[in-house]
Amino acid sequence: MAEYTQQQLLDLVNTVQVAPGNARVRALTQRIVSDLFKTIDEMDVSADEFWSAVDWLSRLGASGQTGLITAGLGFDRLLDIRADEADQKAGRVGGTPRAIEGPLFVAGAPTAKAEVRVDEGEPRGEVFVMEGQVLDLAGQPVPHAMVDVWHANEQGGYSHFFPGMKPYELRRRIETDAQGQYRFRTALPPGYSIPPNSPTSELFEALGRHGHRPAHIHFLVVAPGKRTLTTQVNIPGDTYIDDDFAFATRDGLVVELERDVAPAGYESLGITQPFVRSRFNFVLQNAVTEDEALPLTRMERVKA
Ligand code: MBD
Ligand code: FE
Repeated sequence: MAEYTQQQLLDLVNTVQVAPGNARVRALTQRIVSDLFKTIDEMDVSADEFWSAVDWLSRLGASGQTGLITAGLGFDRLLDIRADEADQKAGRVGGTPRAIEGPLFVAGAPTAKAEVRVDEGEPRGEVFVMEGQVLDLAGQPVPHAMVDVWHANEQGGYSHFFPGMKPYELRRRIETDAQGQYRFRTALPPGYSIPPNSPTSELFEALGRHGHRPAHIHFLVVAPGKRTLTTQVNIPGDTYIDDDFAFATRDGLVVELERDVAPAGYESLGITQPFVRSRFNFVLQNAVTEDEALPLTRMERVKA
């Protein structure tokens, strides 16, 4: 038989096989293809609409912006909500809330002990120091934790993705000292906006949505025996703080800023004038399984 109804075609697509394949991939593909067949039928999708969507997907992939779309359509936050729900069920509560990694993490940033200038000695913007400790749930310091920090420059650009920036600019890994302390100097970052004239902005324009994120700084905190924490903090006062296109703002992750802090004690960071400071502790849960503490795949991954 080579004449099919929609349902017969779907059944065939979903069941044809010559080898076992991967059961999970088969099940997920079947579900997604079924949902799309249904969408096309119920929404009466035309061939032109279908092929322009396919063209958009091709351009999206070629542009390396798939991770912007997942964030902007809420999938990244969805995964966090689901992880929080699973933790709640398992009684794994407490510690600094997780927040989405986003698509702009790059593994392998230069390391420093206890403190570093993330801005590489080229201040552009308000001088900002963020400092604190990595602690466990009992409030004990976690020495030798690795605090991976990354954020945007004054134009909202991230190194490795934004033209003209140096490799690993505004990206560092700071190892906490014996008291679990870290601190870094940088320039207060502005918000982020999706690239104009891109596949991502095309979709957001068609949706009537903006593509702005409030000012934020990303962290990936790893320590022996501790559950890896991916999070970000928001800088208060941003127009988009409660209107993040990636839906990532969370209670407990908006830092407080202290302005006009005296420079004494911050000479090693090259500070001689009053500056802006924020104190923030990262509180880690204990790891239950080894892979929670040693996320080598995460650390080695480069996302585009
Ligand atoms: C970002 O800087 C970001 O953090 C996310 C989640 C998406 C796009 C840009
Ligand atoms: Fe970001």
